[in-house]
Amino acid sequence: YKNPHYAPGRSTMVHLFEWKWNDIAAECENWLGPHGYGGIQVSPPNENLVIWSKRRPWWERYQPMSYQLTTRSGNEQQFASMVRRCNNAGVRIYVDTVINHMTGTWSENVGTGGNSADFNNFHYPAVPYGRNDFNWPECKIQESDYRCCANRVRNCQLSNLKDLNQGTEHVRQMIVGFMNRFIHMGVAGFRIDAAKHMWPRDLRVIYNRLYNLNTAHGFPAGARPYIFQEVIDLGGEAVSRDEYTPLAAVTDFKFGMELSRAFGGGNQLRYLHNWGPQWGLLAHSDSLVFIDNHDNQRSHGAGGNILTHREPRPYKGAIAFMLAHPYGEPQLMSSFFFHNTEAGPPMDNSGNIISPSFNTDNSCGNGWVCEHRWRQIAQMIQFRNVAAGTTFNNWWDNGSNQIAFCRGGQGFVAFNKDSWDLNATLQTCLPAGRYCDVISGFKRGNCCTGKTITIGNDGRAHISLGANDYDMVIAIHRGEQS
Ligand code: ARE
Ligand code: CA
Repeated sequence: YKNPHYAPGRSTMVHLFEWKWNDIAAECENWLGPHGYGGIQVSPPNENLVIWSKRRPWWERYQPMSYQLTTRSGNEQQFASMVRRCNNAGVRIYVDTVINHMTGTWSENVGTGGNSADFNNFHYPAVPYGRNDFNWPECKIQESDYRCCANRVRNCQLSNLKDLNQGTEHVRQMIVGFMNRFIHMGVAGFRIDAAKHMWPRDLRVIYNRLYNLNTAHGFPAGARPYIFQEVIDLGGEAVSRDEYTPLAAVTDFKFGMELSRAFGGGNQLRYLHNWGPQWGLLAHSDSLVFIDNHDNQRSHGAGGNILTHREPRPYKGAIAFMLAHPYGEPQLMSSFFFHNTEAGPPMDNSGNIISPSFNTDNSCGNGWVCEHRWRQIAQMIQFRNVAAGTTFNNWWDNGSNQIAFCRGGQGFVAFNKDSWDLNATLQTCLPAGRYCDVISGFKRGNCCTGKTITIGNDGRAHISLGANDYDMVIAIHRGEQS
């Protein structure tokens, strides 16, 4: 369950938060496929409660009404066609799976598929679920429970949402059936929402009943779905990430917190020389890593001082480090602009999501940020693909915030977060030649629109990266030699 099963030569998934299925299919063909992306995490595809009283917040999608595949992102047929088109473009789909709970506290009670439920009687006819499928008696998770009481974290309600009992056979069957439908349609795996709030022993039963990935969509015979479990573990809690790593991969929230601190200014870059498990991060093969996610970019979830698209310079620095460094299975966030933390995606007056538009410089319009289309980010995807499987070597630092490292004869990066210029001749691991920096520009024919870096026969190169340069990174790799 720890192999994302990316198509050959690809890596890195992007969370296309609140995108519509048809738009994702086109994005696979027009951008993600051609730029070497490995996969996409999509928003929950199953019916959710419609919450007009809060102007259709983004978080209504975490309140399941049923397992019918009708949401603001599209219907089942559109979902299936997206998976097919993306797999054809070499890009995998991972489903955000909300199986800890059902909706149940709101005054409104109609879902995106037109179904409703009788919350007081725990009756969800469109699944169907009834009273015996939920943890009882009802209790609500308090902030203090996270420290003391694993039982309460698992069996009480997260945000007052009706808590399913995954220990019962009926609930297991409904969940397994739900997930297997996606595998049949060709998805490559799942994000398990709120995994911390479910018992590992129950999750194990569920995972083991999943189908192998669909060979008709290009997966090898016998391949198991990639599963990454959302467990927020910054230490000191009753529930630990170590209970989940024996099952499948786990989201590592320390990763983005520490890199945000380093690139945001709270810590020096030189300390990153031993980045990885020595920083308290998960073992490499267990970890799904990211700088920000849809929760903490708006102070939900673990929250707190996370770099996002709103601080582009250090954010691009942190992302370049994540993608250049071999540690972890990386995920990018692709956002919509928001002024308040509850606001939903760009929508019209009827609540329909408005598709992104695309500008001539490849950026998005209509309220979408599209970090995955930023040149400095998209070109680092190629860097990671070219450097895949190589070693981490030739670390250099100046004793504060200028650092550089090389990737096994394939790529080299340098960063400058100091307030003075970096001007140094550094040892790389690349063959002699002229390379085009993929951060400041791109290669067009034989010409480089950004900085050109020349590596001598001794593997050394003069690197200059001004304190006031537009970006704090230089990155070169074998795929962009001139
Ligand atoms: C909304 C309203 C609530 C209301 C509820 C029910 O905000 O006021 O009671 O609806 O009507 C998202 C939003 C929630 C939203 C929910 C349902 O973030 O605000 O509630 O959708 O619409 C914990 C969990 C972790 C969870 C975070 C948010 O452990 O699993 O809280 N993250 C996932 C998703 C979220 C989603 C849900 C789960 C629910 O990524 O987007 O919620 O499906 C410490 C602990 C953490 C804890 C954190 C915050 O750091 O270590 O474990 O995270 O505190 O409490
Ligand atoms: Ca639970």
